Amino acid sequence: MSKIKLTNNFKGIIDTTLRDGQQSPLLFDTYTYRFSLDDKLTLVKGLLESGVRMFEFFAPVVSDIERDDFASIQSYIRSKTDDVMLLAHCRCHPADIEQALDAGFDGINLYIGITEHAQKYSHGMNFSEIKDRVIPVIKEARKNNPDLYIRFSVEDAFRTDLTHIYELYDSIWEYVNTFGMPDTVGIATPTMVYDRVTALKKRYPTVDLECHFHNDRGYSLVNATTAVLAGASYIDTSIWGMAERSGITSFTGLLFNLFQEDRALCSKYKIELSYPLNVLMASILKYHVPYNEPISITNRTHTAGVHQNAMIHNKCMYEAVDLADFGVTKNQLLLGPLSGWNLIYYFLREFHFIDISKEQAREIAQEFKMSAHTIGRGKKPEAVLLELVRQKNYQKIPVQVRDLKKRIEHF
Ligand code: HCA
Repeated sequence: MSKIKLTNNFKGIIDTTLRDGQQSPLLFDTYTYRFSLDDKLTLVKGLLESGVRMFEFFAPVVSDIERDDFASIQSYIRSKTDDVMLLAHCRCHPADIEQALDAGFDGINLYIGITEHAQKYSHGMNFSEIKDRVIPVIKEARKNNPDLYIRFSVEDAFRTDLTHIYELYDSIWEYVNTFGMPDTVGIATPTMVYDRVTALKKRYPTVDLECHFHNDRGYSLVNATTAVLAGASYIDTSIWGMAERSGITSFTGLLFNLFQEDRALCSKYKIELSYPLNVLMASILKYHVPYNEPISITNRTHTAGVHQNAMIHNKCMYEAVDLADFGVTKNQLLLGPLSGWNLIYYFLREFHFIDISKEQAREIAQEFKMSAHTIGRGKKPEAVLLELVRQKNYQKIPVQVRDLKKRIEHF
């Protein structure tokens, strides 16, 4: 990644937790189905505190609940700051746009698919009919609302022929603020992203580019980072990357990666709130922060004996980056079937004050490994180990309570 020369047009992250995030199957898995107004306000508060200033919502036409919730969220946000952009995700229908404007949105995120799939299986319009729909709608919206933020996207932009994208974008670039490049089906690779972002920036230098990457191939994070380095102005993210199917780019995952490239890219954001924000979502969904989120405690948890041994001596061996900047201030070494004598020695001495020698720890580790099959839901590894230790009559290390208070825990 770092070999790409940074073209810095980056203006910020557009949060779509309350739009694409609510399209996530995770809401069904957790029997949540949709966020309550309280949940939404809690999440928005966390995002605002983290520095997010651009939010995408469903267009009011989607449902009365979404329309009414937006009204409450909008008054909350505007009571806190004027420096925000509230964007409605709208079809290219004049009525949808009108309702969005009536609801008080600052901008409209328009989209339509122009691939053959979209023509045959979605809206049913051919390319010429699509142009007849889109071009007047955008020109009219601009004419009537000179200050309105208008973004237009061809859906599925990475399976759409570039010449078709140009044909449509050429006729509207003067009327929009931003062109979207959504990877609707998560098919793009970083090379494709770099090439397309560079090509579009060259053709439309005065128009901002917004990218939205689905994670079907697991590339949403690397694609988003690449897009920023290649010159995109905006990236769509959500908390945990929640969105349709396997989701989009995670907000905190992107901050973490941009920070590795050039920390100035994150200067508007309070990166130390990243982990608390992920935990906030966990508390709403009553679900763990996903184990594969970069900003998670799981990412600072070590289980294999070889790893744990090195970690006791120095974290740098198995942790390339300190996540403390992102709010993960702890590490975990999990005692378990893969642990070796080093952790057992450390654990028994430091946590149970058992005066065990290294040789004895090696012996106990052997016995512990032989009992590993008894570890399970009903019996924790610590219980298995302590049961073995109890049979040995080891001496206790005399520890004064006042000394314990002075102890600095590293793990
Ligand atoms: C979706 C639509 C979208 C829209 C992106 C955009 C996509 O699948 O719900 O408006 O730019 O991925 O194409 O999220």
